[in-house]
Amino acid sequence: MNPHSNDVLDAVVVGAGFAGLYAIKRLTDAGFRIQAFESGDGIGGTWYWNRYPGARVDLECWDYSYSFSPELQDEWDWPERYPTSAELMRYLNHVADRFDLRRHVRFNTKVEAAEFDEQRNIWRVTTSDGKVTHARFFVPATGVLSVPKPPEIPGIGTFAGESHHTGRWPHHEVNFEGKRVGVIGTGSSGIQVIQALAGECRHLTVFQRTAVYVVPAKNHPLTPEMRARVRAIYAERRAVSRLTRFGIAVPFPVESALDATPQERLKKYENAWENSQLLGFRMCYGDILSNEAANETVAEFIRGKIGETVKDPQVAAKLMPRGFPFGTKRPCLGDTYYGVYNRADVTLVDLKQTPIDRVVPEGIVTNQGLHELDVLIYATGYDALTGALTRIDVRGIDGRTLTDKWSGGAKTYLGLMTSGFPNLFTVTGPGSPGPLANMSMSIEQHVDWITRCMIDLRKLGVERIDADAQAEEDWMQHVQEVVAKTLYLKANSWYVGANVPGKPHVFLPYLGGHGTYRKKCDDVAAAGYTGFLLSRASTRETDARSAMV
Ligand code: N01
Repeated sequence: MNPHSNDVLDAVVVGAGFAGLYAIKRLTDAGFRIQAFESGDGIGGTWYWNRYPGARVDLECWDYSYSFSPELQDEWDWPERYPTSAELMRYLNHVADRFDLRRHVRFNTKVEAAEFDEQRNIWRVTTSDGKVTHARFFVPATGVLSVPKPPEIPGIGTFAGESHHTGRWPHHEVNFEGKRVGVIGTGSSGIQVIQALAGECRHLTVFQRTAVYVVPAKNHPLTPEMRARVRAIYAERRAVSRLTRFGIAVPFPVESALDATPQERLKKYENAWENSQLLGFRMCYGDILSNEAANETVAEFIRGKIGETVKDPQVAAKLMPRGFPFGTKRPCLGDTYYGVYNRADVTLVDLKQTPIDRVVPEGIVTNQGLHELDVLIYATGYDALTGALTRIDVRGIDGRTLTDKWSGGAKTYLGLMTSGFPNLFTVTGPGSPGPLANMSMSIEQHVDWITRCMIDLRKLGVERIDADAQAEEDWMQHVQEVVAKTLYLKANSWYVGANVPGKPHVFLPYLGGHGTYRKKCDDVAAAGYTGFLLSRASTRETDARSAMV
């Protein structure tokens, strides 16, 4: 096959969620011929699968939405501060229709394999419908939290009732009325589903392995006046967000919590509790995430709130997070969470004291006996950051698989490319700020960079780009140096792959901040893609950089 023939597309995009849709938009606007594949039968990605009761995003709608179109921003009226999964689905479907993106997506089609053809510098992509698509670039926009991780508990398949993972929630209505429901897992998904189901079923039993910090969401409906206030300054707000650490329009403070008096701290923390958003407590002082004593002041404040809310002191004690610093596992949002445990129809099972022995047809057996259940919900998280990529049989130079390359921990240059896999771009991949910043803004920044890069390569006649192995080593070392200055390594979180048995423990997100990272990516591109190897068709190792700078 001639690599310049019409049979070879410019890019294959995988996924039709926030990232996939934006990649389709930008790449087709730039005149590239693309094909996108989506395993679901509709638009939405994460939100297509996460439709469990109570599912909603934990960033404000103003931040967790596309910024590329002022018209879109103006015409979409968010009904609540934190949109539900259903509202996000409506939004993403609107985006797909408004910008005519749907026609580029082949639904119900899973990408199973992608192999790089070194002679032609193209990817050969095999899909579940048995077809093969050839493209110059391969862009898996597969999300960082898209592969559910069921727990390893003996007997799981024997349960006689209905069971669902929050990340693969069925599209039919699940009836909880009169049912005894069990929830395993108390991360963001579990906290939401627990709040939604308490009082809606006969009895709710929560199986908690690790107590987490849950701060108030303060969700509320939005009035036309509130929307107008944001729209009046929206462009400015977005511009500021692009430069900040978390990709939202709140600058990171420099003051130490330890320099403040207890009264000053209390005032700040009460304010964060009352007017909170997800990052509120982390934004109180500059050293909450880097100094254990500073961090403990927040941790103790939240434990105090739990003690005030939960009437039974023994239950309250079980709900108080200990053993890892605040913020190093993602804190959760919930307006009614702790109050749920004051209900007679809710039971908390602390798995540290009474571990699960097995699942049986009637329910869950712990070392204290049987909990009879009709419905079992697994809110047990994801094979995060790498799971969706390594589940595709990706083969790069010399047929090496991505799974093999990442067997000791994922490595990328800037979270954009991994050396030995030319023309493969990751979106919010390992080594980028991804889940530690505003995800929708990170997606836009990545896709904008990839599009710019592909346009530059097209201009230069460059057919192949790969990450330089040394640049990649240096970047991953930098990622580790940055996290080593923080408290993040003191928690067993999905950020380090601790929730997946056998997965290498490597901290994968880049903690240097969204703004800093954006500048680094822009500088690399402006300097002619330093740290990348570019080659033209005829000359395998041409330095195309000289033509650009
Ligand atoms: O998953 P998690 P998640 N036996 O990994 C427990 C985003 N998100 O789906 O901590 C018993 O955080 C596990 O216990 P432990 C957000 O970024 C956002 O809730 O490992 N328990 C933990 O309690 C979030 O961080 C939103 O000890 C077991 C829970 O299951 C990310 O997705 C909503 C177990 C898993 O928590 C993931 O959140 C939802 C076992 N064998 C998700 N295995 C919003 O925007 C695991 N657990 C609000």
